[in-house]
Amino acid sequence: MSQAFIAILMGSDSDLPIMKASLAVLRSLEVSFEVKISSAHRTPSYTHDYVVDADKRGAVAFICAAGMAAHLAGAVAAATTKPVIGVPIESSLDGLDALLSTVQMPGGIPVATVAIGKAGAKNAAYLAAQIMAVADAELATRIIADRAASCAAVIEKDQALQEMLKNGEV
Ligand code: RP5
Repeated sequence: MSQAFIAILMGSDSDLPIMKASLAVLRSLEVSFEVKISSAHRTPSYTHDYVVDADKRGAVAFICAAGMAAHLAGAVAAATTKPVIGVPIESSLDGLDALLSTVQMPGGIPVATVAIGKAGAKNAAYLAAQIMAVADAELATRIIADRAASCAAVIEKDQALQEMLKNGEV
């Protein structure tokens, strides 16, 4: 059987600065991934062919990032029954155009839509990893450890704040 991986698509290379947050999360969790620049509008056949091929090769879930009239996640969801996560990218109208284009899917063709921008890019990767972890106990353990580290980091920041308050530094 081929190795399980997460397939990431973005509509333009201009989405990459935001989507680097997804790559960083997947790398930190040791999750295999592929990344493609492919557009629902500019390269429709290229997008469709990649999704069908990636699906056959073992893609567990798809992350799709696009801005403006963001139809990439919907187009991908139409070509696969694997989970599709949409990341709305802010390039105009504060990203609201992309959010609504991504989230407002017709019944039967779901796209799990995350927040606009960098937080969404991060959460898309966590969500994809969590989907993969349902059938991968070692990955699930790494995700739990990551969550614990995040919790510890916030508590450490709070302790530093309490210390600064006590010393009259803030
Ligand atoms: C979308 O249009 C892309 O995902 C990008 O967010 C936006 C602008 O694309 P470029 O004109 O920068 O290539 O399809």
